[in-house]
Amino acid sequence: MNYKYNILFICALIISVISCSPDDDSIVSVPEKDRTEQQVVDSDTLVAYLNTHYYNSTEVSALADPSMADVIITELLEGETLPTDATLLMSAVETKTTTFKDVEYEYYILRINQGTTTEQSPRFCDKVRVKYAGSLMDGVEFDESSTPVNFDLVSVIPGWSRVMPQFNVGTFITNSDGTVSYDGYGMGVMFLPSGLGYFAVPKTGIPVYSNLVFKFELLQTETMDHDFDNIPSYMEVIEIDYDLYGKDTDEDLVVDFIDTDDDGDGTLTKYEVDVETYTEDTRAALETSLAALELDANQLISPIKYNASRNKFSANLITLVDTNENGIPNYLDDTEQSLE
Ligand SMILES: [Ca+2]
Ligand SMILES: [Ca+2]
Ligand SMILES: [Ca+2]
Ligand SMILES: [Ca+2]
Repeated sequence: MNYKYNILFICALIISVISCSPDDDSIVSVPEKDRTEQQVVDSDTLVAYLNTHYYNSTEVSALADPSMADVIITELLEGETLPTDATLLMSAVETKTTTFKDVEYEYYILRINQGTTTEQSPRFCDKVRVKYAGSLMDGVEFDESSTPVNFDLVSVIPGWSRVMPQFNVGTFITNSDGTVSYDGYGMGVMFLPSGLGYFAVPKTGIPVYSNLVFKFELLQTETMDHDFDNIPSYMEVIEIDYDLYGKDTDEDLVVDFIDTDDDGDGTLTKYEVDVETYTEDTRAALETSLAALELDANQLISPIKYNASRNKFSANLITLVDTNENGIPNYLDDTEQSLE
């Protein structure tokens, strides 16, 4: 009985599918914006933001150990005078430049605490343990973690891998009740152009081409060895250029930091370096033993690992052996053979 309507419905459906198709195609084929042009737009937006927002500087500087939640950013409305206990962000931030995908970017850091453990900063290819809160230019928060969370800096936005190495970690404290806390950690706020954020990739709560503001506390860091070949990743990348893909010793298109046989001689890198393992019952005891080692220029110590089943702490002393003394360690010298 609804035959006529069904036909009409099917016709309407066919027409709508046909008429929709060009639109769908056009959505798929929208080209990504030009990075250089977008950087100009983002830079203007960021500068305008920093000139119209302030933070509670007097209150924060009066605190012995401020946390990121203590830093409050407020918009300065038109005609409003800057409160006497506040500082305009533009007067407080550091302006930084970096190159990413051949585009020169400016980003900004509000440095509240440098972090007290001066000899320990993450490298751009390391793991960090942080608390953070991310928001958009309108102040809307899209993500946060007020409990510590780990990130590998190679898999987060480029802004993070540039900012985190400019801070130090704090001190890790195990309390008598077994809980842990952190003291004197690096803490600040970063203001990033979209090109150092997600750029054209839409994320939940983050429109494409959004500038990002992150408050953060840098609690801990750990040196990464992504391919477990006993060579830390920072030695297998071009650190100064934040370039993960700049080294491929054997030119097999697998870059060094994820290549387990870096010189392509058929012997795994981990067998071409000398490894001596140090083990102790406590972290403190191990740190004492490691500190007593006098390292040669071709030696390094791996991060301390905890083995839960054995309840032991251990670390490796790694020696980059150069058997034929040609200045190239065995693992990068395809004329050398395994130590075994
Ligand atoms: Ca490695
Ligand atoms: Ca390779
Ligand atoms: Ca490697
Ligand atoms: Ca090899």
